[in-house]
Order: sequence, then structure tokens, then C-alpha cells
Amino acid sequence: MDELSGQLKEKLAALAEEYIRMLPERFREIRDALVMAERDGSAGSLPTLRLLVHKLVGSGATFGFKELSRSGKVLENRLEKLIENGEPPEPEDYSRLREAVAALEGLCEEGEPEELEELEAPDFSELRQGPDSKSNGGGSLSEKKIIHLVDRTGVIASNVVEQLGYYGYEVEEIDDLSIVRRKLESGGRRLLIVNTEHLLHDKELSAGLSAVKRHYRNKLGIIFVSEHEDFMTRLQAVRAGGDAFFLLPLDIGRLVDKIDSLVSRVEAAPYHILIVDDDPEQVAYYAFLLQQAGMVTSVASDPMKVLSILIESKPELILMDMYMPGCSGIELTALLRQHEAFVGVPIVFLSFESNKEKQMEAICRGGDDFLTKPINPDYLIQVVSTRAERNRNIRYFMERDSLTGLLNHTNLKEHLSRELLRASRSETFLTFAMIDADHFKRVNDTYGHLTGDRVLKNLARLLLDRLRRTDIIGRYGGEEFGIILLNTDVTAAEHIMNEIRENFSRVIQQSESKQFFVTFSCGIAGFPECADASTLTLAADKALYSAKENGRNRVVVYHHQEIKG
Ligand code: GH3
Ligand code: MG
Repeated sequence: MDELSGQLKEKLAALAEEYIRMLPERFREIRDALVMAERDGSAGSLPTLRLLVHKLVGSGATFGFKELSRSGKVLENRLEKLIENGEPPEPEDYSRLREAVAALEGLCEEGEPEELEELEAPDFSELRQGPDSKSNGGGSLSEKKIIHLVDRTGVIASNVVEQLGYYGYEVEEIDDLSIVRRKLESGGRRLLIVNTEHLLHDKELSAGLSAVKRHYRNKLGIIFVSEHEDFMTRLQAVRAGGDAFFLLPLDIGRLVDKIDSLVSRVEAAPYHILIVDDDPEQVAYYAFLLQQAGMVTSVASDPMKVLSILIESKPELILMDMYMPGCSGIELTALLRQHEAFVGVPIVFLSFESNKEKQMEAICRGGDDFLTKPINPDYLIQVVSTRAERNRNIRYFMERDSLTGLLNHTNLKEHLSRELLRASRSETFLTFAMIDADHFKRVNDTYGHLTGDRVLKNLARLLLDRLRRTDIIGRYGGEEFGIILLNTDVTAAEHIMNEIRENFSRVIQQSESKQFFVTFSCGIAGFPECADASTLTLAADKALYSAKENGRNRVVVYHHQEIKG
């Protein structure tokens, strides 16, 4: 589907090849800088190391090495933290840095051949590396987000540290606001949990909180936790800049919801734009503009190929040329609008055509907007990103389950079919896991349906945190979830799911003042042992049934000689 001019393609391929060739050298420099930093012992030599890592992150992104760039960013953040801290790093800091560098390097070695092969395609989002290094599913490189806790009584810490850990948050206790101030001054964001006890006894802290909050309104979230529900305590919390107020004992699920929304964990993926145009130079130019603005582009110079691209990679907006050989942009738009699946995808025309009647016709036949060339790059980017964003929002609500925000049944199944095709093409493993909450009827009967809903939300949230970004998670039915683990065989998947199962069984569920625990059972089946979607789901379902039969709270792997249906 790549129709970029041969010259540009060659240039891109040559650049990417050179990049891959130089990777070992980049890592050697990084390792050397780490050795030097450790020898030096102060935080003063860390900036050199950070710069090297930063360059690796940036160039990785340019050439489509998404995971390398993402994991590299985590390492960069960690270095930034050490630099900001200013103290000489501890020996274990260095060993953690060494581990992270080694893991990054491992990522490149695993991914190399596929990246070169995939360079044939213009869509950078398709340039993927091989198996994700996070084979333990817990994500050795997934940095925990830090939350500061001010609580000299120790009551909150004993409640939240372990529990928030299950949702990917690390709680760091502090005694005053100096760390928070430093972080905010350097442009970061912070989240604080504060015991209201201190508002009574520490006037300096109260005044400090409200001053910092006034100054960094949107960059600082403050959650107050209290044993008292009286009006005055709540008023003091509001005056000290509180965004939320929670009573002890804490309902962790609700607390996590609040933290999520304050921290806004959603790191938006780039918009994916399909450029339909037969002129390679212009394609290169517009693709370049959009990519510079952080978007990902695919190209179709042949209008006949647009349908297959739409089905395969679901772009979020089409930038449509008016005149192409074989089929005009207007005809293609009319054709796409007759497909139920593509009624909603935004189509923006971009053409030299200045005839108003022609422009009108393009809109009447299904175009959303008509932009004329030459166009101001900022305006183009604004129009494209605004429309892509709206489309993404609409799609989100159509494809997701409203309680958990996970993919709904239909979409999970669509993903499964698509990913199976991909796995079979690239001869990689794929595992499908089915999860079903244990004795869930009893949970509803004992604590009520609303509490049951909350438990399902907690489970969804835990899955989102514990699995990799590339894994696909959906709500299969009521209290049943389905997970597609890409590039993962059943043995690795069993390990991952067991870890998640154990974590979930330790999560405290809350119903008013009562606390309880819930477990789940899980059935696993893998490709290529099961070759198509229906065999795979049936096999996972059988394994799940066997997990239930054998006592629940367990993971069972399907092997056809062992489980008889
Ligand atoms: P098992 O361990 O065998 O899976 O037992 P179970 O009680 O979980 O299974 P069963 O199929 O008997 O009951 C499932 C329960 O899940 C009954 C249904 O009301 C409840 N459920 C399904 N969807 C939802 C939901 O969205 N919210 C709540 N609160 N409950 C739900
Ligand atoms: Mg159940």
C-alpha cells in the first residue's frame, strides 16, 4: 500500500537501516556513560546519560520503534527524577538503571528483522518490534506513578500503599511540601493525599497547601482523607485546595477512580490519518506535515486499495484528493458512504479545486470538509486533528462497554479475528484468555448489584494496569472478560494471568463499611494450537470451565489431549 516515491522510500529505508546498524554503538555509549556516572558517584554526571537516552527515545519514535521509544522514555523519566533529586544515587539505583538499559537493548535485538521487513509499509504505526520484553506481564519497565502522602498518623499508609500498588501507583510518604514544590516548579504534575488531621495541627502545612494549589491549579491534585465527616473538616479541606474528600476506611476502587481522573493516565495515541492521493511528492509533503504534528499516516495512491486499508488498519480520518486516475475523490467518498462500517469516518477533501459547485458536490456526496491548496500547515493540522479527535470520541463510546471502558463483546471478537490473521501472517504466538469472576452471584446477593458493578470495574482497572498496552482487553459478557495477548505463548500467558489472579484476590473490595475479597477463574488457549477464532474461544471456554470445576481461583491452559469437552 506504500506509494511514496521510490526516492523517498529509499531514503527512509536507508535512514532506518542506518539507525538499526548504529544501535549497538548507541547502547555502548549509554553503557559507558552509566559506568562513568557510577564511578563519579554524584548526580552530576547523570545529565550526559539522560541526553543519550533522550536521543535514543526520539530517534526510536522517528523510525517507528514504538516499544523501544516508550520504554526508553520510562528510563529517561527515572534519570530525570534522580537528577532532580540531586542526591548521590544509591547503589541499587545504578543496578536498576543497568537492568533497564539491558532490557532496552534486548528489545532491539528481538525486534530487528521484523522492523526491516515492515519498512516496506509507509504506516509508521505498523512498524512494530518483535515480542514485547514485558513477558512477565507485570511490566518490568512499566514505571509506577508516584503519589505523595502526608500522614504522620500512619493510618492511611497502612490502608493504601499495598492496594494502590495493584493499580500501578507507588505511594511515597513526605513530611513537608518541598519535594512537591520542586517538582511543580520544574513543570511536572503531582498528586497528594493528605490526612485532614494535619489541617488542625499544622497551620503551616494548611497555608502551604492552599498557596501551592492556587499557584499550580491544574498541575496539582489534592485528595483529603479523614476520619471525620463534619462540615468544618470538609470546609477546611476545601480551603486548603482539596479536589476530593474521602472518609476512612477508604474505598480503594473509588479512590483509584478519582486518582485516575486527576492524574489523567490516558496517554493519547497519535491520530491515524489515511492520505488518498496519487501524487507522491505531495503525499510525502502532507504526510510529513501531519507526522510532524504527532500523527501517524498511511497512504493510498490507488483508490481501489482504500477499502482494504480501511478494514485492516482503521484510520481515523481520510485526507482525500479530488482527482485521481480511475476514480475521483467524490466517487470514492460516495462509495465509502454506502458501506455501513465507514459511514462515520471523517473525510476531508484537500485539493486545488476552487470551483464552489464542485466543492459543494464533494460535501453533498459525503465529505465533511473541503480545504483548498495551498493550505496553511497550521490550519490543516488543526482541522485534521479536531475532526480525528471527535471521531475517536464517538468511536470510543460505540466500541466500549460503558461500565468498564473495555472493548465490548463485538469489538473484542473483531480484534481477535484481525489479530489471528496477523499472527498467522507473521508466524507469531497469540493467546486468548477468558476470565470469569468466582461466585459472583453471591457477591451481588450479599452486597448488592452496585457493589458488584464496582468489583467488575476494579477488575477491569487492574487488567488495564497489569497487562501491556498492546494486549487487547474486552468485556466478554456480564462478569466475564476476554484478553488477547499478542506475541505471547500459552506458558507465558499462564504466568501473567496467574500473577494477575493473585493480585486481584488480594484487592480489598468495599461495600459501605464491609470489606471482602473476590477471586476469578481463567481459561487459556493459544494460537497456533487453535487455528481460528471460534476454535480458540471454545478452547479457552473449556479451560475456564475446567478451572471452575477444579475449585475456582485458578488458571487452566487448554491442551486438547487433556481437556475433553
Ligand atoms: P461461578 O463461580 O460458577 O462463575 O459462579 P457465579 O455466581 O459467578 O456464576 P453465575 O453465572 O451463576 O452468576 C453470574 C452472576 O453475575 C449473576 C449476574 O447477576 C452477575 N452479573 C452479570 N453481569 C453483571 C453486572 O454487570 N453487574 C453485576 N453487579 N452483576 C453482574
Ligand atoms: Mg462467575
